[in-house]
Amino acid sequence: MKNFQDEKQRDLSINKSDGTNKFLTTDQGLRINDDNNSLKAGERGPSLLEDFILREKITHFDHERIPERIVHARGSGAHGFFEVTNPIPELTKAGFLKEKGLKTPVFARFSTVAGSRGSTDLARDARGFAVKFYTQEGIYDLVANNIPVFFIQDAAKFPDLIHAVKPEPHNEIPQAASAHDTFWDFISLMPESMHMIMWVMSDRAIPRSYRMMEGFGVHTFRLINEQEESVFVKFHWKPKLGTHAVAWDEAQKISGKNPDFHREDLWEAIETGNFPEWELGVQVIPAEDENKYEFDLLDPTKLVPEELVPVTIVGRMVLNKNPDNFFAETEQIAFHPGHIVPGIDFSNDPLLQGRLFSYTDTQLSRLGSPNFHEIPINRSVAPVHNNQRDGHMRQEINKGRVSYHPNSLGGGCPYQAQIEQGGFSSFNERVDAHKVRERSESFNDHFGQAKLFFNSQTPEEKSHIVKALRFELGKVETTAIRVRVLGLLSQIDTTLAEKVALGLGATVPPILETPINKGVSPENEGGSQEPQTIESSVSASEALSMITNPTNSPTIASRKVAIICSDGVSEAAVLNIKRALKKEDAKGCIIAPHLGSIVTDADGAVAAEFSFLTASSVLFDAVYIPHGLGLNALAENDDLFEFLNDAYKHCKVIGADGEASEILSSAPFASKITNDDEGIILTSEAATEGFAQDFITAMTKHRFWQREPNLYN
Ligand code: HDE
Repeated sequence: MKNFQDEKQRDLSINKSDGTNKFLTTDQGLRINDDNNSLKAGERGPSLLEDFILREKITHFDHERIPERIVHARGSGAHGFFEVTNPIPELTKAGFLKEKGLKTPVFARFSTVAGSRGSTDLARDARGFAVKFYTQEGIYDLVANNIPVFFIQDAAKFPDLIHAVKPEPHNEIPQAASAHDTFWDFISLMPESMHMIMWVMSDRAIPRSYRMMEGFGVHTFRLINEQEESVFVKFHWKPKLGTHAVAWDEAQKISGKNPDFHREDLWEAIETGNFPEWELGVQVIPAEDENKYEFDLLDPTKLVPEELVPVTIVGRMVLNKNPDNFFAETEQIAFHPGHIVPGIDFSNDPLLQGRLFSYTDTQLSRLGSPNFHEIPINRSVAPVHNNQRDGHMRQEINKGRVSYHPNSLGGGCPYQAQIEQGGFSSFNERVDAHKVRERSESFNDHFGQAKLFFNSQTPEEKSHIVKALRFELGKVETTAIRVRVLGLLSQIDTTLAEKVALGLGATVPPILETPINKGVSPENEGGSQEPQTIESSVSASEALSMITNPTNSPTIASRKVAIICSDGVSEAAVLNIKRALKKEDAKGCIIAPHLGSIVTDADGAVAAEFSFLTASSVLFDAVYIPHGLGLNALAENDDLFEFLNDAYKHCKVIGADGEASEILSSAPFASKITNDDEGIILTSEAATEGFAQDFITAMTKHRFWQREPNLYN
């Protein structure tokens, strides 16, 4: 038996249990002799109420679930660190940003917003991007999204937005989808949502991977330096792997083939040492520039174009450890935009101000107690001393008789910290105003930046937005809602509205039927602020397009290539591509008509990791068919053509060598392949290293969207 020498040892034994080499016990530490049979009156008799072991086990099981997050319920997370690369002490006194090379432990959680905990990863949705920094000065949470703006300007509308997007209340349909009447009804009456709508209808809402998403703090925050001077700041995460998406048809198929696609991708990348990495950047706006722009810095439906204020990189985040236990860590982690450290402060953004209330409140109902900060994943590494006491599931055993301040009996402890001692103080902002329920006129432009976003997209990306809107509105049953949305779209771009209308068999209404903001019903449109469109001083911004985005890097690290094999496959060709992919930290996976050993032309064997039954093109980034003797059998396989069809349709790289290239000529899409399609890599010879290199170069371009018919033209 263990004899606990000190508190620390005891603490560890409580919190860490890997369950190996241990006796099975009850929660009270009693060793269990039989875990298979309940206590009964005779072998065939009734169970006895006395069976405290059974009751404890079943009671615990009955209470295993906690309420899922009301939004962002579906998510995945990982541990890692943040490292300062470019300290900014002149702007902030935050210790974790002050010193070059300083590393701070972090836990990041990525999520969808609308779906339930068990819903698919690939829903069309914004993604949460929340990072908890365990700093020496206390917890700092940057609770961000992968989209830099939000649907609404005021926290008061958040419950309405979420009620509208969640499954409809009468039948709880549809799950994890915005393509339904209540969402678009709300949107059609909220022109302020139009900028965010452009983002969620773009491919940003269907990322290839959590590791290939940007993150944005959305709101304007403040930085404060040692001299108590403040600047405004916007936070950005820039992914090392670039910002990439899948196709919408692909997203829907992935949802069926592998709803855990993003979760698995993050997990596997970390397990195989491909540690996801982002740079943290700041856009710094001097206090005197607060009113300089055509938009209001406090309006969360606006971004600050990088052309106006460039992003300065301050550090990097690397995620290098998967959680040990999903529930204990990813599920119980409690983020809060109000968890800040000295040197960071809030702005008066009315959405942010509402969030500052919401996140503590939600933890009380979700985690069940004001002691949620004591759950291991939420614990500060900075010591916690205060007079908060008791409550459900209190872990801390506070000693002594003093639980109040000021006190003399406890020597005055714990005592307040002066600012010089690291005590937090809010920015000394002067506020002198009337109490009003009003929205600032500077928030009235709802279309200027929606236009900026749309104009910054490439033709292919514009086409995807048209398609997404046709899909979403096509699922809306109420014609009047569709028409109202078309009216709003026409204020962003008339061609966009017309192209969407074409798909809906509808007509774009004349401009300006836009009831807004103040509880106006569709029938009674008067009496509200008139929306205006202020042209952005920046007409297009590269950073807003995923294709022209400067974060894109020509890496294929951690990408997966399907290598289609059958008995008689060329061993040299398989090894050639596998070797070349490995050099780039990418992976070739063998797919064959059956699992197990595939005999090669050299009488060797390669192991099939997937069969056509367990794999699908949508789970891979590219496809390669090596030459070989068994190709005739493959050429008759319908599954192969479905595989190739999807790869072609989703604009992926397809390669084949030797006789295998002839298989492509019998594919249904063969006649569509154009000579300038750089994503089709074929050679009639046996593949060489040069072929593998061409294949990899094509993969660095990610997708060949030009293959698709352009719906915007
Ligand atoms: Fe959240 N949000 N939110 N949100 N949010 C929550 O907190 C809320 C908003 C974001 O991985 C909830 O612990 C209100 C913007 C992320 O655990 C809840 C408003 C942004 C996550 C909540 C917003 C976010 C949440 C649900 C408008 C981007 C997941 C569970 C005033 C900057 C964090 C929870 C995680 C989670 C409220 C708007 C990001 C209910 C009231 C804007 C990434 O408190």
